[in-house]
Amino acid sequence: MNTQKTLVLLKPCTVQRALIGEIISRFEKKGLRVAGLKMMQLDDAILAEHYAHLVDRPFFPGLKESMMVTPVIALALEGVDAIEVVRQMAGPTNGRKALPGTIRGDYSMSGQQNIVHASDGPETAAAELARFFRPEEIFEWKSPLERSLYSDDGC
Ligand code: IDP
Ligand code: MG
Repeated sequence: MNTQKTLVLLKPCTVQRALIGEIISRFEKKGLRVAGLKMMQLDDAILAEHYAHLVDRPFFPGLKESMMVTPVIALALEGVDAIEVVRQMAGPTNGRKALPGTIRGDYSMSGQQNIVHASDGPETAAAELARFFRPEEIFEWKSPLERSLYSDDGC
């Protein structure tokens, strides 16, 4: 059973548009377990690290700025194949290209103001969870509904 944890950030556009509850609710309804949740004000240093793959892009200063407009909500979500499941739920980067039914497809008209960040693979998920959460901020609580979410072998 490939149980994974992944990092999601609800971006400042989501906080400002009062969509925090709605977006968290979509992940909960899907069956992902909320293992960690907090509000954080991001700064230059953490964003330079988080978006290191984009530092040379012309839009990087604007991206960084947009991520500091308000605090963000950081979520640690867990489930079988959670990293890919959450990326699929988020949809492609540009909200105008994302299909209806995805989070970006349903809530975003932008390639930057696109509601959520979601880790894109096992290595980035591990690094990003460690970047945004201390170990004691990730909780291993069990749901009595687990047997309604998965078969015994995790299928
Ligand atoms: P992802 O969030 O879908 O993984 P990345 O390529 O990792 O996409 O880019 C990180 C974030 O940078 C995007 O979510 C978006 O907010 C922003 N971004 C990506 N491409 C552009 C662009 O061309 N203009 C402005 N912002 C961009
Ligand atoms: Mg990315």
